[in-house]
Amino acid sequence: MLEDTIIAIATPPGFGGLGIVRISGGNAAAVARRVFEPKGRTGRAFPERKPILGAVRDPDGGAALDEAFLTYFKAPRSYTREDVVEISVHGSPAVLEAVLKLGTRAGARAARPGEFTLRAYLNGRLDILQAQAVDDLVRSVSLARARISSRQLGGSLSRRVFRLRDRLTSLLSRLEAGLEFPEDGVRVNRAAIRRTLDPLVDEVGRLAASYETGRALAEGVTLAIVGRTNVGKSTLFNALLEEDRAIVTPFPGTTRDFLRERLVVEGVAFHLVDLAGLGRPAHPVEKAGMAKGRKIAGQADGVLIVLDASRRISPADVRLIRKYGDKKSIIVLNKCDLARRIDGAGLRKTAGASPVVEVSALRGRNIERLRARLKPHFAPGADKDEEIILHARQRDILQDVYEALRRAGGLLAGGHSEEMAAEELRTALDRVGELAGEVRTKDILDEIFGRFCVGK
Ligand SMILES: Nc1nc2c(ncn2[C@@H]2O[C@H](COP(=O)(O)OP(=O)(O)O)[C@@H](O)[C@H]2O)c(=O)[nH]1
Ligand SMILES: [Mg+2]
Repeated sequence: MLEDTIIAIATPPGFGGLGIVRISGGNAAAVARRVFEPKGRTGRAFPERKPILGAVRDPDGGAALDEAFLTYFKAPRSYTREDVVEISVHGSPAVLEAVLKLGTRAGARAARPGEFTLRAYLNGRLDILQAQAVDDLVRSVSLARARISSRQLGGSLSRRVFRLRDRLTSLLSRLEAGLEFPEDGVRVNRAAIRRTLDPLVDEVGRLAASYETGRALAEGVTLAIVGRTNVGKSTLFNALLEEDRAIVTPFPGTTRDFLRERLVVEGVAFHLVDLAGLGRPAHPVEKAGMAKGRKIAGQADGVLIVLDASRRISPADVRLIRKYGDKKSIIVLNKCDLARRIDGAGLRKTAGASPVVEVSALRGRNIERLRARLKPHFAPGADKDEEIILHARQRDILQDVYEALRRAGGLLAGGHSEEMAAEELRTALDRVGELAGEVRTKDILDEIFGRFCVGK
């Protein structure tokens, strides 16, 4: 599979200023020489890593197809660690297709999706986590996600995973030494093992949990605005979006259905949903709207619970806070421009871990501060340089590792046999090996490389 030379159009389909065809393999330079005619330097070898001007031409005769630049990357200093040639022409699909056709006629084979990166991986240029990051980077639609992928391409996640594997391996050997040579008086120091194990458990748990943020960065965070009627939900919705999207009136029950709009805060997308008030409906239409609203709020990633600061807190407010208490939430105390009647201390007690932000949606007061809380609260880690997992597959493996390590810790703490704890560590190590790409199965390769775009 690695013997032949492959070729693909590396730029996206369609018209563009430039288009690039990439060739990789032992015959890359020979294939390139058949389709590319350097200007005024026929017969000489291509210089390394330096674009040269020329033309793309059918070797069997005919006029030049296009002016072109060619760059040659000699093995192993290339993306795939093989000889690579990139031919850059004007971005016409017709020209690019013609170059591709000439290249295949000259002996190259059309590459399959992901095949360049697969070669980079098989030749040891990238590990599996970095290869995955290439695909992520190419697909990232937000700068926040691109930054994470770029770091992972640089090996940040790989280093974490390899370090985890090394620490688990040494832990396991300490445990096994005591099991194999008990007659030599080697005793397992359970307390010492647990001192190493416990922080590992926490670290793996945190890494697995970071997937929530990874997913939020990919899909956006759905935030439902809940609260009784007339507390100012629609006004807040408009204020956060900086436009008059929702209708605001002094009459309760104005919003009868729901509105959904996108708000991007520092590279993270939030889908803001303005709901009908969750109070006592006065109208059948309102009732239907509320039922729908409850469903949406129930499925949202987080909620903004809006309260009216100019009124005393009602049992309905308390019920609302309790109801969404298990979700990530921020309590928004609205109408702070009016005389205050809400009991702050009582509220804080009810609010529990949810932060309370005081605003006036009508006057636009403190809206900026509320907006600044959204990212750290609902997508934690995205604003810091923390490692963030972007794939469910990686999260699932880390979750398994986490559980195995926790069981190992529990067995050691509970006075069970060390052999049982060692078995759990072995399970964890196997899974870590899978994550690091040391276990190479066709399924994993298909999953990772099969969804690539051609040319990557
Ligand atoms: N004084 C004051 N009035 C507000 C504020 N926010 C909303 N309102 C008013 O409260 C009423 C209900 O607002 P609305 O956004 O429709 O509430 P919703 O039913 O929760 O969506 C309207 O008359 C708004 O102008 C605020 O911060 N201060
Ligand atoms: Mg409303």
